[in-house]
Amino acid sequence: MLPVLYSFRRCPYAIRARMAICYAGVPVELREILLKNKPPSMLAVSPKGTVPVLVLPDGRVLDESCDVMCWALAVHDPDNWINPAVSREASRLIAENDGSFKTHLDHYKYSDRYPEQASAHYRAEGEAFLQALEVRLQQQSFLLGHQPGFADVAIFPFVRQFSLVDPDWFSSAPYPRLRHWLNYWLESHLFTSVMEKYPVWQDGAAARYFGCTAENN
Ligand SMILES: N[C@@H](CCC(=O)N[C@@H](CS)C(=O)NCC(=O)O)C(=O)O
Repeated sequence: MLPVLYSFRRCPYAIRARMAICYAGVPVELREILLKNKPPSMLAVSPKGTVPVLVLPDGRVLDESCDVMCWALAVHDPDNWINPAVSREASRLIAENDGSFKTHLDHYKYSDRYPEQASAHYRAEGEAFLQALEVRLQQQSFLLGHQPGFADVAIFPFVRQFSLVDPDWFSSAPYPRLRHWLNYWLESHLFTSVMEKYPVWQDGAAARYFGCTAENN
């Protein structure tokens, strides 16, 4: 029996989890869900109702995306994405991404739901994080060094979402190193592999498998 991953294709948390699973080369059963119609079997194991959720054959349930990433990398981490020398810094950066940056991103993306301020206001709030990433990427090719790592993969799907709110603005914004870094990930086989489309799974549907071999990376 394989681990089961409940996922939603466009969700940035699910994207980071699928990228880590793909990179590690661990096969899982992928269950593509709709957020507006979550399968009862998923809610039974994780009542909080967020994706990703990974259910392991021994019954353990991982329903935080970074825990899913850590689980996959504990199985196989061929290029040392986990680097103990920078793990505290990685956690701090990811916490900022998942915290204040994600809030600003949501306000910017759905600014019609937050009419108190103009969309440019929310964008400017999010830009503080982009600026900090740009400074890092002026010194090195990746967020915490010269090689890709855990923080790059964890943060990239959120920067992608930010860039897609207004692609014209992003393409001329003062973040050339960030654009270069974003393009590296967008063009990676790893990302394109995990964005393959799966039909929506419902309780009782046949299993669909997800997994990447070394050539995919
Ligand atoms: N802290 C969670 C957050 C996951 C999350 O919020 N996922 C969103 C989709 S991107 C979700 O499932 N939201 C529930 C909903 O929209 O009903 C994690 O890292 O896995």
